[in-house]
Amino acid sequence: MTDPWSNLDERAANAARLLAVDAVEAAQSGHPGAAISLAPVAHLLFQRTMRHDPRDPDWVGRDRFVLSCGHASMLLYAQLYLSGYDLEIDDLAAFRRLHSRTPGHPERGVTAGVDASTGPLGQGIAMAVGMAMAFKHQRAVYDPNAAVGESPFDRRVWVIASDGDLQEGASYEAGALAGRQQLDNLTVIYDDNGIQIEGSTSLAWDEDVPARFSAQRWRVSVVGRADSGDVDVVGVDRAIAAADGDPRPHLIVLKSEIAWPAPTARGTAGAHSGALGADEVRRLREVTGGPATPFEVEADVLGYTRRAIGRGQSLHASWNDAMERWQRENPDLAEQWRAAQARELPAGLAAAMPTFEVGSQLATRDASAKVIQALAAQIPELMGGSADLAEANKTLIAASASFLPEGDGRLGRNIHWGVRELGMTAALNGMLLAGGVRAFAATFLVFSDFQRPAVRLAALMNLPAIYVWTHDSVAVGPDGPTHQPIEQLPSLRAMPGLTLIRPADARETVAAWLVALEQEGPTGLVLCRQPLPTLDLPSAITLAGVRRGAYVLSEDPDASLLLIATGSEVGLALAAATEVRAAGVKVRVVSMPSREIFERQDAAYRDSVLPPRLTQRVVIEAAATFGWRDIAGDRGVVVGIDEFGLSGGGDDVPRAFGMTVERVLEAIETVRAQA
Ligand SMILES: Cc1ncc(C[n+]2csc(CCOP(=O)(O)OP(=O)(O)O)c2C)c(N)n1
Ligand SMILES: [Mg+2]
Repeated sequence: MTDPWSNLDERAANAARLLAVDAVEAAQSGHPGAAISLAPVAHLLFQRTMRHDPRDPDWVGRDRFVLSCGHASMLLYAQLYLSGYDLEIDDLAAFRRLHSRTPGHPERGVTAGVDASTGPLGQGIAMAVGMAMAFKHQRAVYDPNAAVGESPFDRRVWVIASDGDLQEGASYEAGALAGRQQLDNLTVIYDDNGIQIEGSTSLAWDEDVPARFSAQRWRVSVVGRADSGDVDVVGVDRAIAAADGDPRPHLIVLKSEIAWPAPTARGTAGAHSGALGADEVRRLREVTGGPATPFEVEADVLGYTRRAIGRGQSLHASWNDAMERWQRENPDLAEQWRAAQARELPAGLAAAMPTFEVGSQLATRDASAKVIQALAAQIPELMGGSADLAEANKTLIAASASFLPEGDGRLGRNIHWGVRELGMTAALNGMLLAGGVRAFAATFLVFSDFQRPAVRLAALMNLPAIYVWTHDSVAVGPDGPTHQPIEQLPSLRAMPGLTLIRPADARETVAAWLVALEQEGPTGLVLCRQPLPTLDLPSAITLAGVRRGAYVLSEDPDASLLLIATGSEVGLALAAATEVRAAGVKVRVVSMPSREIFERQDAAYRDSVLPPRLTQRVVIEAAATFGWRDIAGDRGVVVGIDEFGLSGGGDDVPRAFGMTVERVLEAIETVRAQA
């Protein structure tokens, strides 16, 4: 610590404690416990440790802070107010109210200074790991030769986490990844208070946390409580300083007593959530020596904490100088960095994509592999990887190395996530929050269930994550029902803000990737393992069609029958159309790679693709039929699979479930008979 911990630091930490309890009292809900006991640590980070600029919360050169235990949101909001972010006392007084800037849990985009939406325990740490990875990669790409600590690309990630965070499996996955990746730019302060909602953590947990993180190759520091009973903030500061130069990520196990120094609430599970009550709050005011009026911060204390503004501006100004120098010395890289930050796509990207011959047989995952190579050549900030299925998902960027800490490995754009779907997907969110990268994560579609909590946060934060989900139906065959997705497609479609694209052939796969890169929010590319014929349509028409979610593939004048299919079942629809045409039936075939994108189109377009007068409709998708009635209409038939799959040949299993031309023809007969 440059300056000793002073009486003003003490009073400022106490002011933060009182702001937290006042907000919880005003809301009559919230989580005061950790916000009270950890206030000195948060004060240390915001006032002394972190490089941040309250007047420019989006400064790319800043350190990032993740409150993984998002329930302690007032811990963060109090610091944002005290250090001079765009947050007023009125905002704190409106804690948890509708449309306030102080929602129950931190939400990115709602409150200036909140770097990640947190609350789902375990995910905050995992996002922080992704942020730290992105920073390491960018440092290697853009400024490899600068001395440690001398580059504008040197950014650190700070986390406060709770027992619940470490009990969650996501933190286990992310912790192992961070250790392997030697993320020395990551520091997690773990609030070891021995309390969770149901009581003592020992009811559910007897883990040797330091041993666990040591085994995961972290530096571990244990900081005991100060004699007073308060958290030992000086010990934390020393532990941070002592870690300088250690190549490992750093876990600081901080012993604390929840809600200390609240006279009766401290040390109790009851202090975790809920208002403390007027009496306890009055007594807390007494022991902390704070002002008697709620939400009052003494002028000298506020003046002291608001020095964070000047400190931030000065850090920012010297960073600007360093950045300008770097830009002058590296004009090409500087342009690359600018474009990456702005999320610009190179001009003529579509023209640089691979082409595919009509009729050539290719699985969409294989087409995707070719697209990834072409994209990687055009978009240097594109990186990603699979949860140990890169060979099956076909996600390897052939021209690049593995992202690893050794040698030039930090330049690598292939991330080996390990078999850690949730950790991968949450870390992907962190990479995207860090900015300046385009990133994807891959696994089998059936295992999207393991990723779902982080996909949901990507959708909530509107992050442009790209998921490569291959092996998208029972056609995966012999691996059997555990590996055959059924309900995943409809269940993912139920998630607001997530876009799915399930291309029907290689050309639609090219379009799917281009459209995914154009999305502001997350996109899942749903790809098949089995070969499909490349359809006879000009690529430009395909791209225009995928951009609108659904389009007419083939059509007779005065069609009376409408066949709608997605992905690998478009071929079935076309084959059935050929059959019924021979019998004189006039038919329109629609490819619908993305229901979400289609639903965003105006009514005129939607009606032009699915004319309301065409009520004889058959929808075909090798997945649970849930949700398709909207498109099929009351008189339509949905051909799908509403039971778990079977182990068997890749052709036999779809046949066993009626994913056949014969079954589609039967469905056509049914809808025609009803007309
Ligand atoms: C994934 C997830 N599961 C459950 C919860 C609900 N929840 C919020 S805090 C908490 C545990 C509280 O204990 P701890 O993490 O030790 O926090 P402390 O009370 O010490 O602040 C739980 C179960 C959650 N927020 N996220
Ligand atoms: Mg706890």
